[in-house]
Amino acid sequence: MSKLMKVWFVTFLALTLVVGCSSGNTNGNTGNSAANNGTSVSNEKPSESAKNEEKLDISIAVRYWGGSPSWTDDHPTIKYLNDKFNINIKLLQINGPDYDEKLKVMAASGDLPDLYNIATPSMYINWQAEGAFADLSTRLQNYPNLSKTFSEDDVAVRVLNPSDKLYGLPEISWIARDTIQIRKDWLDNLGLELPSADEFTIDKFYEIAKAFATQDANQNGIKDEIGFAIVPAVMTYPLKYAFGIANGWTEKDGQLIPQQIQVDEWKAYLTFLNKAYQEGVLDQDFALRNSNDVEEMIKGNRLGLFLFRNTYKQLVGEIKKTFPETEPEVIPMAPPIGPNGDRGNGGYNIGLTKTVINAKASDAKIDRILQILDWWVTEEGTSVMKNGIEGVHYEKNAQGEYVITDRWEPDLPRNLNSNLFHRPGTDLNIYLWSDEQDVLDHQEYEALAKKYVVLNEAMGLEFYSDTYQKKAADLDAKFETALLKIIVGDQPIEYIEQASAEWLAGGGDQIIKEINEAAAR
Ligand SMILES: [Ca+2]
Repeated sequence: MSKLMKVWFVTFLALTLVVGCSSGNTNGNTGNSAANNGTSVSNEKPSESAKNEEKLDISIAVRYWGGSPSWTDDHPTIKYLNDKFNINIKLLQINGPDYDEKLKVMAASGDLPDLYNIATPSMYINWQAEGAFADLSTRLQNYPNLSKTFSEDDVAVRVLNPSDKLYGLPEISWIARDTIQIRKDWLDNLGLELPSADEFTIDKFYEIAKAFATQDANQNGIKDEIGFAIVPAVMTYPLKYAFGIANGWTEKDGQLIPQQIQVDEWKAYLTFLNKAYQEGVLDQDFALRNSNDVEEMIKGNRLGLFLFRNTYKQLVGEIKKTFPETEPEVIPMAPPIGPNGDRGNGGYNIGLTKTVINAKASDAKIDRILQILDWWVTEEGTSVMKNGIEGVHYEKNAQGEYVITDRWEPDLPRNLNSNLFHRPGTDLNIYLWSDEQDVLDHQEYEALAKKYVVLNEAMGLEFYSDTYQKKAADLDAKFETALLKIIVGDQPIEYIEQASAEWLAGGGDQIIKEINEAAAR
């Protein structure tokens, strides 16, 4: 634990936590079984099922969303796990919006569950400093499926952990999800070719957007199309990657630098956007729009070149429903290539939600939980935790196809896989009975989005910067306002120099210092 973290994160809340959490167990990690035989069992091979002789109570907390808890105590999956691992699961189902507060109350009374997750990074950092979580760094190697799945050098595994400890397993789903997508039928209407990935330059992007905006691409006889929109914020819209602008932070000459100091890159991008605005290619009301507005424009058959997520097929269905005379075809594209060959899809900050094991759990209990998770990440385990139990939640019909039973919906067998822990991947809603073509399309889409991912290279470090936490939102809002002024021509391109300088002087210099210190911790 670095000094920086101690200074910043030991809040009165964390102090409350210490009292509750580690009473009678100052180290937090000396389990009963280790104490009994006088040696650490942490590095022993995991018990085989025959060795799980002692029946263990395991408490698990999980969030539910929308109304009421999802599972009853006699849920078939709980029974299955109880039998398989000789355990007695006590499931605490907590209303999603109340989750953090409930956990804090449990922490204060020294009564945290054995297995739960934390989606609030500052809480994860605070609590690890107070010894709330079992350190998995020396244990994971004994669970071959887990250690293979969560490689110790994976950025999502490392994020928010000290370099020599592992206090939780990361939630990893989409690494990049949104891509620029195009209405192929609009291209056809205008006699334009669909560009290949190599041909899709930022100039080609502009040419298409301009044609869409000016040549009645939707063929309704009205000039109602929009070339492109940059929403919700110029600072995050992924066209910037064509101009080499960072996803928050990038590494340059061994230092992490923020996008706000990439003045030359911003000048090139803002010149492009200013021209697009002047020529009516960029949405004239872009600064007033939110994501919903843009989605409505897409569904309203007015926007044919846009940023969208993996559910583009549903989008096609909605456009078709409202405009039955159209034959919408949406193609997800590789991102446009900028003047220096840069291109990218914005990557998410991944691994910030962690599944943790209570440090107060005995070694035997930690072992049993890790056995469960080690099984969970396998094909078999994931199938049980997602599709449910064969013969209860689904079955094979006479044609050999998987079909759900009437218990699948009410039992919600995917509950824990969706809300507590799952192996890395975006297939949370893909089941044994999912349409084969849909599964292939999903995999193809994920691969495309991920291929061009630009990650924030300071991912997670912002939680270690006091100045970032206090000032970044305001500083960024001011910076964003400057970008808007430049795009609409209220200020010249050179105004970005002043905006950058003001960002630095207003606290940015200190943020850069603290982020780089956190990176070196
Ligand atoms: Ca039109």
